[in-house]
Amino acid sequence: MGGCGAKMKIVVLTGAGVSAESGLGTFRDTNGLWTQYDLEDVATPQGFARDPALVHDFYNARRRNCISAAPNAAHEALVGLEKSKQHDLILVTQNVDDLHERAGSTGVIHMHGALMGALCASCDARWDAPAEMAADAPCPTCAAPATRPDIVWFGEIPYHMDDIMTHLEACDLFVAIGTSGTVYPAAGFVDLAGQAGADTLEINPEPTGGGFDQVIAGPASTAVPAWVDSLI
Ligand code: BJW
Repeated sequence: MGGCGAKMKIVVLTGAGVSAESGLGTFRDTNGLWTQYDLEDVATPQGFARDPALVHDFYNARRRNCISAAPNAAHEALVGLEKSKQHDLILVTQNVDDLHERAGSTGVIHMHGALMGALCASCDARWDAPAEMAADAPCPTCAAPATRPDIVWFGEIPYHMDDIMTHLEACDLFVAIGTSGTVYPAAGFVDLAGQAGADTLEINPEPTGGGFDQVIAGPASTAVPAWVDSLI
């Protein structure tokens, strides 16, 4: 995994922990979002059907937080890794914030959707999210009053799975940064990459014990830049 070898294909998977030091809450840590909200209410299609206004309030507030947050040194280090072109980097994120893009990463694969996107629950049209989204806002394509956040909720199929699987099968190194490894299918990526022959690395201040070959125990803002420095 050192800096002097051949060009590697690296798949990085990020979770809420990479944005924690930008002030965006994680889900399952102390004071995480799931200690304040019931995930069944705000992150399932059934919860949205029961109370769309509550779900929109939840995501409108998170969108406001995201807009006022800034990328941290971990997001920036991943841009440095991409720009160095010394390795092929595929960046997959479970996060719905846009901090990777605002740091300068390109081609980020958002498997759980995007806070800045709106989706029509009637015709599947997508458009840029307004600052405040409401369920009865008409879809710009079909006019149905069926606006929802473009977010993958529990029980829905994550986006770009075919592409992600292809990248996992072909990578030399899989790195999980700031994710608890509790939500599938992302939680299974380490095993899939390992079975395909990749080395696996976890970066997390509280390592998950998820079967990685190597672990760097530390916060993303210092551990990710140090890891990137070791590669380029
Ligand atoms: C730091 C740090 C710092 C702190 N630096 N690190 C039973 C068994 C197996 C599976 C299932 C099951 N029952 C149901 C399922 C499936 C279900 C699932 O996995 N449920 C589990 C709860 C068991 N999954 C689904 O339903 C998914 N769909 C699916 O499986 O479809 C079937 C299918 C798949 C593939 C192909 C075909 C079909 C959909 C999952 C949707 C997840 N959605 C959410 C919410 C929406 C997005 C949003 O609102 O933001 O996505 S849930 C939430 O969890 C969010 C996150 O993306 C996701 C992962 O959380 P993450 O990022 O790991 O955050 P935390 O808080 O858990 O962890 C933070 C970590 O950061 C910690 O480890 C800290 O230590 C660390 N950290 N500070 C670095 N400074």
